[in-house]
Amino acid sequence: SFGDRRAKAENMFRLMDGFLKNDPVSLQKDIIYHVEYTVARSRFSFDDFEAYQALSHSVRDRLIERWHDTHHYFKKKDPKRLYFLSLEFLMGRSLSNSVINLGIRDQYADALSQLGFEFEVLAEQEGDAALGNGGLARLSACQMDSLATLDYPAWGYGLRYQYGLFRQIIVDGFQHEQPDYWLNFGNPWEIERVQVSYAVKFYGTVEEEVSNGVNYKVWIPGETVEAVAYDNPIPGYGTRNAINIRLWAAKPSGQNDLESYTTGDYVSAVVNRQNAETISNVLYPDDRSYQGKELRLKQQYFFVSASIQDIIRRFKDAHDNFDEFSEKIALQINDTHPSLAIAEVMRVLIDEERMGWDKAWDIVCKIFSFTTHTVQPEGLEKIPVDLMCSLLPRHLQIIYDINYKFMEELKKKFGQDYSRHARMSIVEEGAVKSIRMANLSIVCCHKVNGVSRVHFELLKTRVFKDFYDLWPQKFQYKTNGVTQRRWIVVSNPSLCSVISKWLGTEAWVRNIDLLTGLRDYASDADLQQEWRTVKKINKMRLAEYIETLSGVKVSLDAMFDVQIKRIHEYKRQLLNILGIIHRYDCIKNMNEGDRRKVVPRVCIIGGKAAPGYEIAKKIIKLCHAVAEKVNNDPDVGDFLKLIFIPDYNVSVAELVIPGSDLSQHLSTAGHEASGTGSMKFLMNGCLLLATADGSTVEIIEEIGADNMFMFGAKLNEVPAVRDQGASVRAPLQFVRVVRMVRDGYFGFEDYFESLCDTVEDGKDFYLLGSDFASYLEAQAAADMTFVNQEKWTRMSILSTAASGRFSSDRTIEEYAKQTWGIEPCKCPF
Ligand code: AZC
Repeated sequence: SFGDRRAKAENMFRLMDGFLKNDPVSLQKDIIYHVEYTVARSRFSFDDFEAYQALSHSVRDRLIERWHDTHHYFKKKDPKRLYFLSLEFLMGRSLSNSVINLGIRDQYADALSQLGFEFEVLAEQEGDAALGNGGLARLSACQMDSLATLDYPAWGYGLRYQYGLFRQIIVDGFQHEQPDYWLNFGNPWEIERVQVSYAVKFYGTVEEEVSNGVNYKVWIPGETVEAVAYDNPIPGYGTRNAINIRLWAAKPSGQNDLESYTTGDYVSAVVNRQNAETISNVLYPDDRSYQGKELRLKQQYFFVSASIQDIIRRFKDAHDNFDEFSEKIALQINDTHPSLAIAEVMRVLIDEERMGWDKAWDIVCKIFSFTTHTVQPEGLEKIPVDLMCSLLPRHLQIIYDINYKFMEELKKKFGQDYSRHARMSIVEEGAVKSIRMANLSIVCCHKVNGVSRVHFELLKTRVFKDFYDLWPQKFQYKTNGVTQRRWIVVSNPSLCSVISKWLGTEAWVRNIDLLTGLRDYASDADLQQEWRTVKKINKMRLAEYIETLSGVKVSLDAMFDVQIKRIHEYKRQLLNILGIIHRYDCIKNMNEGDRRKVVPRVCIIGGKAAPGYEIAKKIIKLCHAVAEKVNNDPDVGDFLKLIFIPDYNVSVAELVIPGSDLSQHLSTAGHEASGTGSMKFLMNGCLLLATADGSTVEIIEEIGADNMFMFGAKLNEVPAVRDQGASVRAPLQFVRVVRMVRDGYFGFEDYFESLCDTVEDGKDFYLLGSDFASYLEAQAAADMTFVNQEKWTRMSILSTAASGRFSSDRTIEEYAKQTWGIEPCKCPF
């Protein structure tokens, strides 16, 4: 009975001696306990890594307490829950973030110092969890932090890749990829749930079954794989709530075929089963195109099927029928990667729960919402019908049925406008017949979100124009945001204290709008002094890192100018490098007197190229070739240095962003859906040099165009400039720097030829040539301003002060109210 269970629970709690305590002595005891019993090292001898392991296990224990309580509370209250489905989460490190959100960072630092360890040093031992490519994946991580902090009843679902995003190694200036076997040394932040596992089916055939005079479809699978849950607690800040990201790993199915084997057959049967594990092995490293690979589709369905089974199981635990399903569940699909979930929910409801089509369809249309993260039509996923037919035969039928009904609706609305039907159809005819996952998502979701206002405009007028004409009310946007917990509190502790001191409160960590209070002191000489000291400390850290990486000593008086993000032609790292060549060329041709007026720069570039993306790889090589020349030229000295930071990832960003003065966001207008790196720089008081693209347009509105350096063709100008093609000649300076590369000034002229070709007149799709003059002007304006440190610091303070709108807390509030319809559910302390 309930009373018995409660008495039992209370007795257990007494035996546990209540919740874990957070005073320094208890923390020390816990750490030592984990050294001895979890890590199994002798307490007389353990190194920093082992101390990190023990430390993180003791933090994990505290996370688990809150996580249990939160889930117990959610279960009791049974609120509407959000399930956030994403194939990628770019979490980075967990230790510092966890202790800060749990509010016990200082206690741990004390406890450790009494044991003779330094918290920071141990935190550096942790590797990154890199289960994602770039912007989309890091956004999911920021949003999970906000969901937890704002007490929303949410769960994340994803895949537990054994190999995260590849490590980038640079050999002779060329990128090489190495597998990231991140689980090698164990992962204290996850909880393996062997008892939570589901069978996931693939291949096979669809048969009919008649029951009570009704025809049902039955899917007889050809292969079954087991999905095992790994839970990753996500603590909120300033709350007891800790939510969960459940990641699925593939394991060979335990179900036996009960066959009798010969020895050889038995061994190969076991080995074949083992192959099942490969499904969740590796993250696809390409964030720009989809290749219609079977393994990728398997990954998508594997994660979707396990998640939907889990969600339905949890719902059924609390409900006898499906009447309340759509009032209790919101399913968010992060880009189209999880969109098979739509067909899967239909399948489960119709084939397994034996619900009628109309009722099932009504539920599906109410629970699903979708966010797209791209503007490029070629970035939209398409799945070849043949592939779908063999791997997921029943889902293909369901998608055809959905499409049939949708086409009927179109006919009613638009008559025989066949070209419109063809454009909007979920099924694309053509050489390779395929399923358009974006169209499927739009047809079935009640909301389609863009990630910035500009993105929304592009969706309405270009990418999804036909759909917008049909269902304008479905389309919305939620401008992206990033979490100030990780991007200020964890990564920039010195700035964090200065902000709290001047605002007289730490409340901005939860209520970021308070940052605007800094505006009042933007010209205050004392704040300015403290602000510059913080920047200096962070630049020192970064300079040390650069020196260990590359051996290059950089001057702290130089402007640290940074561009870190995935390498893409549209992000125009090439424009940056050509600008650096121009700067170098100018310095070389100056007389002594003019040289003294040069504002010294340290240009920092970092980012990974997708392994198959040739041009992006050439950009990396060019960066190294130019650096080699510039950094070793005695004429140039401290006036200019170029550093490529290898293996850019979340923890590198945490080091680089606080230490930079200027950051560059150079995408050709109309190509970056939002961009979130800029927001992290903004929060850290780095000035932006940027085009009016993606969320930058909204950033300008917050901080004013005077407080940043804008350049380049505007969104509405781009098509005309592009059409003029070869007739608009690039400026002479541009022609000159491209020629230097072509002529082998930096070596490797044959290798760089095709790269140079991409920016020739008439072929320069991303408009590097026509934007070059305006880019150089913006750079010159940045130099001029940097000389005036008072003005620069003021702009820097105003940047932080205006960054509040770009917190993921704001984004999540908007999603909660306008898309998901969920309410906070705060677990009592
Ligand atoms: C990115 C967009 O390129 C970027 O502009 C946006 O800020 C970010 O998503 C978050 O919305 N897109 C991706 O990362 N896309 C993929 C497929 O990885």
